[in-house]
Amino acid sequence: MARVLSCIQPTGDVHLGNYLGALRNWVAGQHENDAFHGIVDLHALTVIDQPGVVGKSTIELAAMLFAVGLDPDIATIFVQSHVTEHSQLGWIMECQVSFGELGRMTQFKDKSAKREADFLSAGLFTYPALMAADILLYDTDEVPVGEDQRQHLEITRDIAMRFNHRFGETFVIPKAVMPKAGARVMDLQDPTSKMSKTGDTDAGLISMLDDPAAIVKKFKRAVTDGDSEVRFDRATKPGVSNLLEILAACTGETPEALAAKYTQYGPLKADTGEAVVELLRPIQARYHELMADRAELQSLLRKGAQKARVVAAVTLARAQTHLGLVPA
Ligand code: ATP
Ligand code: LTN
Repeated sequence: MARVLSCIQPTGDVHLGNYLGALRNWVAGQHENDAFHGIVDLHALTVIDQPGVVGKSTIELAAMLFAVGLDPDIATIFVQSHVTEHSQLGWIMECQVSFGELGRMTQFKDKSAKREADFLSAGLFTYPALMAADILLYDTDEVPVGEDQRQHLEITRDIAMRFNHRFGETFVIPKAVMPKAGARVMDLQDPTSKMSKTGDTDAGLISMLDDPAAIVKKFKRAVTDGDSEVRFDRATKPGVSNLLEILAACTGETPEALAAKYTQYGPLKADTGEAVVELLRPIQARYHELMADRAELQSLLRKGAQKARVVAAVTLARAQTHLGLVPA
């Protein structure tokens, strides 16, 4: 069974795009692989400067991960800061990567340019070293990542090979794998851009916690296309195709087959809204149950951290030994 690790930052609300594009695959994948999923709160600190914000998002994200069906008895779900080995190996990784390599990371270049006059933390620059630690600690075979994270995976591999070369075989060299094609969910108001936390409009975004009335309304107001033909064609009919793809993700049918069932936009919008309401109903119920029982949530996270630490501690000790640090 391959060891697969994928992590998510606790920044903002989880939306329908995150669920259909990523989290749903995690839930399916836990039965096929030895799955580890971290809520990487230390990474979120690189851009946060107010107390409590990361903690609140961490709890909410944890509740959402369990609510969508990640099973703490099957997969290992943990909070990064609960497993102190991440920080410890993170520092060691910082000493294995060069200033020049970090400076070439496109995510750093983009994010630092966007922050302009804002406080630019050194953590934003050294971020890839911590991410390398996240991955290498678990002897990870595969990391499902989208295009935007490929470069981070490459640098992780480079660091691991360099360490193994300098200090002897220590780390498993991880592979980036394309995540199983999940749905790509577009903004309901701007169907040529992906649905995103940082998108412009709230009306175009379905949060996992939106109430049924809001969901139905957002779908009713979804931007469609000039003519009135229902056809699945991403290029010329992005709005209608997005609705068809979302409905397909909810029902298990294909977007093409669904297109044949509709002649008008109105019923398609109404049915898609209803299907999403029904898809999210049990998830929301479970989410609210978990959020109302913090003790249970804490105990699930504690269990995850314990399972994670068993693996992480062995890898950290191996790295320290190979470095020749004096045992404590
Ligand atoms: P941001 O708005 O800050 O870019 P995001 O909403 O894109 O954030 P991420 O935290 O970058 O979300 O991504 C978490 C996971 O959700 C990733 O695996 C990503 O591929 C997936 N994902 C995000 N948005 C979509 C979308 N619209 N459709 C499908 N998958 C998505
Ligand atoms: N950089 C990733 C989040 C992340 C991650 C990881 C993903 C941190 N550590 C380890 C996979 C494996 C992001 O911004 N989406």
